[in-house]
Amino acid sequence: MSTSDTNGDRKVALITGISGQDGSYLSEFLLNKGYEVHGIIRRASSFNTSRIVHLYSEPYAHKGGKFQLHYGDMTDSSCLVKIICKIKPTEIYNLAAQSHVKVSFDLSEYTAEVDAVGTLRLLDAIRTSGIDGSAKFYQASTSELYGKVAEIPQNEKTPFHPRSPYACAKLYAYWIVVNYREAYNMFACNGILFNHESPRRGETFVTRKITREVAKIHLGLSSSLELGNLDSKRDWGHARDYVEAMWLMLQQETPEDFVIATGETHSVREFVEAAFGHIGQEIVWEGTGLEEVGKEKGTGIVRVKINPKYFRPTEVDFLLGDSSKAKEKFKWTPKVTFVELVKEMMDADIALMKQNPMA
Ligand code: NDP
Ligand code: GDR
Repeated sequence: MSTSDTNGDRKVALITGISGQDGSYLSEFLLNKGYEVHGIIRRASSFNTSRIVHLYSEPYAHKGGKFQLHYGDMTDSSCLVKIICKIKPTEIYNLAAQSHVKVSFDLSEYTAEVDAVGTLRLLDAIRTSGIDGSAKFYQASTSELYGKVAEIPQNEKTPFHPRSPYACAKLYAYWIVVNYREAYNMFACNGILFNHESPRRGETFVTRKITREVAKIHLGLSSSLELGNLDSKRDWGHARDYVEAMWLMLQQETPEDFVIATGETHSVREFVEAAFGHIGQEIVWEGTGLEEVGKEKGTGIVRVKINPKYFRPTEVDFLLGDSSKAKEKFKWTPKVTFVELVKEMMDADIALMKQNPMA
């Protein structure tokens, strides 16, 4: 399939989930590459565009030159068809999702509607609008698909064993992308991305929760934080590095699926220690299970407590990705290390809390 024949020099991207962490970095990346960037945002009762507000010139009119927002929702097929027919994107990045694993146990049906059926709706909207022979499609797949891992490290051939309603919904999305690629010859790729973080990470994901709370402790605005499972291990990279990999996947000759990861794994406990290390505190652990606490070395003040409400009915204990295929095919490697990631997030949250202690 040749997309350059049909698209000429047009570079028009449509991003669902543009207001999220990845949507904001991807928008910046594509605008820098000269793309016209369109994004779908949901109607909300208060502003939900804080991560992208710097990108459009008329924030209240939602009108810009190369950056435009459209109201829509992954649960509404007709709006997806209308938007795609109107803008005729050459690349579509499906980042929209109810993306919180723990919340998906409470909102399981909604998570399936958005993350699974929403992906199907978008693929069908592309076909209905007649651009399926020319547009390229990126699906935000996830290392959560591996769940109860069958092998270490995980690569594109590792079997899946999802452990949450979120992961089950994303499993459907993964396979419907593969199916539409095979059935209709669509240029559709799954990026199986391992956890990636940044100062723009949602406040309820564990890394950002830790850096925000440790920043508050540093400034005397709080004394401790509560967490769930400290022993799960994640392969954490920086979101800015990972959005480049999304784009690179769509620049290949043939559509394929790729794992994107750092190849390094750390426990939540190690992340906590690194964050406190950044403010010059050493944490020592005492007790076991729900009685465990993290104390500040020297003073003995309790800084970390365990709260069972943050445990999940089924946990993903260990993730470690192998992205050698991406390295081989398009020379992608992560630039930001774990230590640099923690430092950037800590510095940003300290600055944020200094500016606005209520943030
Ligand atoms: P975020 O949670 O930061 O962003 C999710 C985006 O989806 C937001 O823009 C949100 O809008 C939007 N959204 C949610 N529900 C709907 C809906 N019904 N209709 C339209 N838009 C909706 O996620 P990230 O940026 O971190 O992740 C991007 C994608 O990558 C997600 O699909 C996620 O599941 C996946 N992923 C993320 C990884 C990570 O480590 N960050 C790793 C692997 C995969 P609003 O702002 O209004 O809430
Ligand atoms: P994850 O990210 O579930 O991997 O999904 P999250 O940061 O929520 O959890 C990581 C690990 O930390 C443990 N944990 C806690 N998690 C949260 N959120 N809050 C806590 O207080 C806490 N204490 C311990 C969790 O149990 C878990 O083991 C993210 C999302 O971005 C998904 O959308 C994406 O697909 C995957 O990463 C890859």
